[in-house]
Amino acid sequence: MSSDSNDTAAGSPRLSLYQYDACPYCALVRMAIRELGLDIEIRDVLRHPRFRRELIAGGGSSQVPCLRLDYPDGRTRWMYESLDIIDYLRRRFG
Ligand SMILES: N[C@@H](CCC(=O)N[C@@H](CS)C(=O)NCC(=O)O)C(=O)O
Repeated sequence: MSSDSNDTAAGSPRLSLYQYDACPYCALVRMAIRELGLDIEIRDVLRHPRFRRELIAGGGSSQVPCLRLDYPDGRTRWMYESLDIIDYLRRRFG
């Protein structure tokens, strides 16, 4: 099932981005967020170890960037890979 049909079935998720400043892949995602004019909560995993713990516990890996999608029905999805995240954001908001 694609991310778009997931969204349609379960309602629009609230988004947050797990990342850190010096990561080049994170910078690409932040640039796309700026270009699209989105207001997405940025969670810095180096400045806030709690966010890193959340990422590993929820997503299964410490790799960043990771987009967290919290659906109205309580489900959470963790999207890794900068290009997949950018593609998702452009499809949904572009
Ligand atoms: N193919 C991935 C690469 C992401 C990546 O290599 N992230 C590095 C930081 S620049 C990372 O999180 N390394 C630590 C880890 O994997 O736990 C993407 O495009 O998002």
